[in-house]
Amino acid sequence: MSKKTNGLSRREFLKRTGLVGVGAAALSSAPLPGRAYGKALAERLATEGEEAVFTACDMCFNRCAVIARVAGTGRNRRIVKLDPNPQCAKSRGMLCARGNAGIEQVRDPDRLTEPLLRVGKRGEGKWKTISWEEALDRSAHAMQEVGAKYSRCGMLFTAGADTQSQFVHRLAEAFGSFNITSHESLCLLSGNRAFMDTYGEVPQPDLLHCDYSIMLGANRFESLVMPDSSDLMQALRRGAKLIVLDPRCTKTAELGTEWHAIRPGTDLAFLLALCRVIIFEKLYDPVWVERNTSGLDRLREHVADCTPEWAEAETGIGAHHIARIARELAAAAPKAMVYPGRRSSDYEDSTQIRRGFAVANALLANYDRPGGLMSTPAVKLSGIPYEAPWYDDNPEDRVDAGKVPLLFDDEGSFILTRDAVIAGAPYPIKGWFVYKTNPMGTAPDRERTRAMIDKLDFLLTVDIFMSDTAFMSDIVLPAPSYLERDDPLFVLQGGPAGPAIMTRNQVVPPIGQCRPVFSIVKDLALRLDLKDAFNFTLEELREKQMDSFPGLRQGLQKDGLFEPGPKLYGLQEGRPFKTPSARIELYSTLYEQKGLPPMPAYMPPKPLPKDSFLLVAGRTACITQTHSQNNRLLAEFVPTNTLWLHPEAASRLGIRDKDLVTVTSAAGSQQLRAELKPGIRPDTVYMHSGFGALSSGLRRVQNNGASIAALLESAHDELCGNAAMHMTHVTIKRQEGSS
Ligand SMILES: Nc1nc2c(c(=O)[nH]1)N[C@H]1C(S)=C(S)[C@@H](COP(=O)(O)OP(=O)(O)OC[C@H]3O[C@@H](n4cnc5c(=O)[nH]c(N)nc54)[C@H](O)[C@@H]3O)O[C@H]1N2
Ligand SMILES: Nc1nc2c(c(=O)[nH]1)N[C@H]1C(S)=C(S)[C@@H](COP(=O)(O)OP(=O)(O)OC[C@H]3O[C@@H](n4cnc5c(=O)[nH]c(N)nc54)[C@H](O)[C@@H]3O)O[C@H]1N2
Ligand code: SF4
Ligand SMILES: [Mo]
Repeated sequence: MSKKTNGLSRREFLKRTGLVGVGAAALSSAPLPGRAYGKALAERLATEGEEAVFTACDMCFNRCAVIARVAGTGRNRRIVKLDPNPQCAKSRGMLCARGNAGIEQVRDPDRLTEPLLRVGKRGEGKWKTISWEEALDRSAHAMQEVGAKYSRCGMLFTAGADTQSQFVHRLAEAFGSFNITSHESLCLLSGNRAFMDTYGEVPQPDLLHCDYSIMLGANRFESLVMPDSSDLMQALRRGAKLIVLDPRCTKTAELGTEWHAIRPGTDLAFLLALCRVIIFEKLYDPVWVERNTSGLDRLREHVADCTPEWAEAETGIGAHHIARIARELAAAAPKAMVYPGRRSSDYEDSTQIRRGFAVANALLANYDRPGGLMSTPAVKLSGIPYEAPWYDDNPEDRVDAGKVPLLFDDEGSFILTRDAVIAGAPYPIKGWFVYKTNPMGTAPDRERTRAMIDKLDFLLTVDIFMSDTAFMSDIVLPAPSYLERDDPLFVLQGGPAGPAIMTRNQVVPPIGQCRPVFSIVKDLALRLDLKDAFNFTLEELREKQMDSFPGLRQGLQKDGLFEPGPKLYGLQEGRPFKTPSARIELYSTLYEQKGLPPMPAYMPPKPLPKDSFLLVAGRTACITQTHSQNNRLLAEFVPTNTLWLHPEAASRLGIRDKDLVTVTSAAGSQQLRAELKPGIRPDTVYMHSGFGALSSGLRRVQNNGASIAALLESAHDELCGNAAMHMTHVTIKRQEGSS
């Protein structure tokens, strides 16, 4: 490969050593641990014959900044090691275990290397290698057929978290389909909905400067979100308090100040009691709340009966603890927060639960201030505009429109779209383009996703591995991993570190015949007579983006990132909030207009039948969803999954540690080994995601452990259609002769 202009030669890097010091000094007001690491890294990089290339990790959505050390030339170029980029304030100069193990993405023997055509039945795993010409011709033809037979909206497009996903969306728009979904409606949309409707935006937490935080249903020391994970650790070191409410004793709970094993599904009861103490004991800043919020009187009425004693009966957390935590939280305000969390896809009333998070924060007067919830600074990159054609013969709207009152038009709901595909109504969807996401493994109720796929005439998946979704596809196209491709520039919001603009530069050439999705959609557009949508090269787009800010191009070349440095606090001062009342809406006028409960109303969780358990999902630091379990290095740490079960519950069922058990829900049945854990509630069970795969192309994961996706039942948030993943009850049985 030729030397990259945006890469960094060893000489340039050494020259820059001094600059690292300057950067650290300039930022001395904010203690950013990563920056001091620069010198040591530079010294290590001085090894003869190595080149350094700036890129960004893609082992999860955080996109931490990476410096790849590369040896050799041409096809023999190989990665020696991946190191964190010490200049990156968002990732704090950190690269986690998965980031380090990213090196395996390039050399995993299970990687897809050639376009494949299904020759057996769906899911049989019989494939024929075909040329790119044939793969693209067949795909374009299938899309055209679907469009002609069922309307252009008969094609569904689903793209995961990626900077190239924008090109899949562009193809969908050019093709004329409204039906675009992403991983987001399996992730955080109900939280986004709640904050959009309460604050008019989705704020970012400033944990670095926060003195007291309550974390409900979030696991920041295992489910890594940067910079929050690193900032929380820093804050704890300087004496900040962290209260964790989780039915499991996670690593975050272990490292926090207190852990309370909350009864699942009762977070809102806790939050309403918290608000009651703060309001009735007048622990809030009346001037700030008067100036910035609306509906305090209604909130006072709403929480009047929500005493800590009432909440104790719901949550299982002592009333004295609830009252004390409320007082301590209020005393630390405004450098205090109820951590807004990320994944909110837990219950059917998740939007209302998350409204509870939003409202409680408003009483702490922490918005737009250090140690609180930060307004998100706007940083925009130039793009290449495109006016999508309008097709008169299309249906009126998305296939999931009108099913819930507060659907995000641009994201929709995967669960409701899947229902519509299975029902064939309001109109048929018969084609599906999937890029870099694995709904067979990450959408609850795997059998239902399979039933959806059974309805299709055509399924195309672009992936780096034979994921379970690829395994069910008609055509599978091999993509380069993040280390083998250039990506467009992107903006990372770094909380108290401020935003940064970064990019991915190709580190090594792609293996096999892998092609980036940009090239795939461009070639399809050409065949579909839509070439105007992609009348540019990726390099031209990147060039255009580089001109968005003075100094951006130089920053990327010199440091691998550019910080536009806008103001971080006080952004909202003197400006109306983007809500109907122009204030933070404790009482939602929008919900009132729509006939929805304007106050977050508590819905007790559905009662647990005798001898059943609630199944909850979560994460561990060495696994990303379904995408890292085949990784050789990470599999050494987490080779399989187990069922976390409380010893009391286990002894009632006659189950011992490591016994093989069958777990059954209304969605399906799976087998795995039990792991007795005192740190989980006796009414709750847990397993890691991403095991028990169907695909024979994932040799470390197929038939290894259990698939949680096969057990979770299909349910959705009633307001915005986000998947509700903690609604599943299971029974557990020991397998005879299992030990
Ligand atoms: N290592 C790693 N890091 C990741 C990811 C990854 O796959 N691996 N994924 C990233 C992504 S996409 C996301 S969205 C974030 C998600 O990060 P988080 O938002 O932290 O979500 P989870 O890891 O699912 O943790 C949810 C926790 O809620 C607990 N819980 C379950 N039910 C309840 C309840 O009713 N009440 C309360 N209070 N707690 C409950 C579960 O036991 C679990 O520990 O992580 C990101 N970071
Ligand atoms: N049971 C359960 N289900 C969940 C969750 C949970 O905690 N438990 N979490 C939910 C959340 S928060 C989220 S965000 C979603 C995420 O859901 P998904 O978006 O489905 O996430 P992944 O499992 O990471 O799937 C990513 C896919 O992209 C592929 N891939 C990786 N890198 C590349 C690349 O460079 N190019 C291409 N083309 N493909 C690539 C991987 O092989 C994998 O098949 O899952 C949700 N579903
Ligand atoms: S948190 Fe880890 S896996 Fe995710 S982008 Fe950062 S280094 Fe990569
Ligand atoms: Mo997520």
